Amino acid sequence: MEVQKYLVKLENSELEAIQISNLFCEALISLHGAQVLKFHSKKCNKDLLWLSDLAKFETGKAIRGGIPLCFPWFGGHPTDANLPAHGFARNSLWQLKDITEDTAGHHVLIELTDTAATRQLWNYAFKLQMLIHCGEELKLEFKLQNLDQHAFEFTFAWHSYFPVVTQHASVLGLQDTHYIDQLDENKVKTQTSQGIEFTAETDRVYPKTSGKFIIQQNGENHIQIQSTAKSAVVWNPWIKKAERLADVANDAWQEFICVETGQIASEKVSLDAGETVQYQLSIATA
Ligand code: TA6
Repeated sequence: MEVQKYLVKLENSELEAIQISNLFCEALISLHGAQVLKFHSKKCNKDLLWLSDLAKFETGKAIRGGIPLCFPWFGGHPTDANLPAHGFARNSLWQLKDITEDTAGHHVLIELTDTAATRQLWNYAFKLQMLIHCGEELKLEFKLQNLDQHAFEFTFAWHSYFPVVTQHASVLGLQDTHYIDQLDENKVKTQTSQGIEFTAETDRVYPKTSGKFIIQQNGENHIQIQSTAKSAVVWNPWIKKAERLADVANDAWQEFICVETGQIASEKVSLDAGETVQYQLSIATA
C-alpha cells in the first residue's frame, strides 16, 4: 500500500488528511476522527458536504463539518455530563490501514482500537473500522468488533453536514415517523408534514426511520441519503445557537443542515463479546 502520495497536512495544523482525486470526485478525509471533510462530485460539479470556514483542526477537538462520527454514544453521555458530547471517536487519531484504487474509485480503510485514553472514557476493548468509498457516490461502512470479555451497548451517528440555503431547504422521508424534540423537553411528537422545513432552531431525533432521505433545495431534489442504520437526526442551530458556536460563523446557520443517521435512543445496540456489527451510509446527488 503506497499511501504517502495521498497524505497532506490540514490547514494551519499538524493533523494529516488523505486527499483523493479521481474521475468521479475530489475528497478530503481527516485521519483525526476518520472524518470525511470534503466531497465534490465531478459528475454534477457539486459539493455534497459542508465544512465550516471556522473549522479548527486540533488534536482532541471535533472538526465542524463534513461527517463527524459520534461513537460510542450520541449526544451527552447518558450518566456522566463530564464526558465529551458525542463520544470520543471524532476526537481521536485513527490509523490509516489501506488505500486502494479501482475502476469504481478509491477505497480508504481507517481504524480505531481501544487505548488507555479510550478505556478511561469507555472501559471496553474494541476495533472500529471505517471503510470510505470515494466514487460516483460517497459510501461509508462502519464495522465494529467487540474484542472485550463482556457485552457492551453503544449508540452512534454519522453527524453529516450538508450544503444548502437553509431557509429554502427541506428534508423528505420522515413523514409519519415519531421524533424526540430536543428543544421541547424531549417530548415525543409525530412528523405529520411530508417535508421538514427550517424556520427556527431545529433539533429532532427520529429513533426509527426508513434510512432513506432526500434533501431538497427550492423544491428540487439536491442530495440523497441512504443508510442501513435505523435512526436519524435533523439539526440546524439557527441564529442564536450559531452565535454561540465558536467554529460556526454568525451567518453560517443559513449555509447547512445536518441530516444524521445512526443508532440512537431506543435503537441503541448491544454487542456480545466477540461479535461484529456493520452499518452503511451512502450520499449522492439526487
Ligand atoms: O445534531 C444534534 C446535536 O446533538 C445538537 O444537539 C447539537 O449539539 C449538535 O449535535 C452539535 O453538537 P457538537 O458537539 O458537534 O457541537
